[in-house]
Amino acid sequence: MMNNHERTWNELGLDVSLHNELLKSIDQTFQQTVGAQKDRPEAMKYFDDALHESHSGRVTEIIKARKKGKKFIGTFCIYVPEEIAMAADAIPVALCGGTQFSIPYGEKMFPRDICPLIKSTFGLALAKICPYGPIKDLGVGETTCDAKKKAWDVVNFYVMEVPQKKGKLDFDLWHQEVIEFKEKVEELTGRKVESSRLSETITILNEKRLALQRLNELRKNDPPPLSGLDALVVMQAALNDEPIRFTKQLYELNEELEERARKGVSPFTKGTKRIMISGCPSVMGNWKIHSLIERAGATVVIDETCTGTRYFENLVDNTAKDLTGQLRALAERYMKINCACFSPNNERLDAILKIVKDYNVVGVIHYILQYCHGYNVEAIRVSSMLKQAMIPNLKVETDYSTEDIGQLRTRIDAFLEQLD
Ligand code: BJ8
Repeated sequence: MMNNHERTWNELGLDVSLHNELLKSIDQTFQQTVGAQKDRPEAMKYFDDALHESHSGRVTEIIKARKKGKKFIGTFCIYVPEEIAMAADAIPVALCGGTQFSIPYGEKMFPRDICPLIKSTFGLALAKICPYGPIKDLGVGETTCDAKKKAWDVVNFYVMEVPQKKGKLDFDLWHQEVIEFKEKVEELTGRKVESSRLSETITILNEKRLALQRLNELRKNDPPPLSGLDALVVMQAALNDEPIRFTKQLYELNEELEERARKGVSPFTKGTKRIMISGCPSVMGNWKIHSLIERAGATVVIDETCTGTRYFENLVDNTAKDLTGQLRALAERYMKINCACFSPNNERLDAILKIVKDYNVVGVIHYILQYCHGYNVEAIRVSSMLKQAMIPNLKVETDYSTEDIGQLRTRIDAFLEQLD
């Protein structure tokens, strides 16, 4: 006998029993990492639930909204301007996969030697265990890395061209892409993006970013009032949840964290070694590296990733009075995301150094997903800059499997050992 969610998945054409196995596998990983932590803030419950609801309650919510005429857009990179999609009455949700479970299915079509994030994402769709695939009205890809940009052709997605340099010509190209994205979503939803509505959606997402900034400010405390693993859970929920509800819940968490910081309540003791993770994103299902670092006795105090600072650090200037000015402001804000697809990417190096100082970081771990050449090669420059600044750093290249856990643990332990 199927429960309500199983009935929904069945109606969407999913393989319900395989999908149940997927949820079991993700929950198992969650319990072994996030769930195994001590002294978690009470308000984290909402964000834990948001992750657990991402294939059930959140999907039902989107199905209901579609019945009322909204369109659902799947995205795979934080370069896609969500404000525009929302202003045209669409619901954008990031659909990147962070689970090992779906990788063998992804490898049936895609080469084995591409990044696990891509194989996991497409594996979910190929195995019929992603409830978002069947309800998606538009998939939006982008040209950030070779594997992703070629994958979009295979699945026939709309593609935004993210430039590879940061000059004027590149900005003009990106600005034009943003304008064309507006036209694309207008065509999809049949609704015009009005300046007044766009101003509202810019405010909604700026408030979400400000709340995330506040959360991360609190991580500057010694000891921080929450673990890096919990901060990651919040970020993963940010990529899936309805933004107004998410921000409201984050205000509550921030209040609790302020109280904890005042009283010195933390899962860590004062003086715990403060680590920054820098590089590739850790999307839902992937808690591997944070968990390893914190179990080894250090604390992750900041993430210089797209599930970290790159997602929330810049706001959109909402002072423009008309659509032309707003679209330009959006293009300017998004172009400040320092993805490793840019060459040169000096702004990322500057940002890393500033974050290291602001968060009193004693060691940096470059987190490289296997075969992500952009972040892997860029780590050479980042590493030499950190060396000059006398900040010890370690590069780990890994996938979503558990096979290398022992080896990673040994390397991380040795790295932490040498930190002051
Ligand atoms: S802006 S980091 S979210 S592309 S998929 S580049 S890990 S090989 S995710 Fe990203 Fe946008 Fe850039 Fe951020 Fe590497 Fe894998 Fe490519 Fe990846």
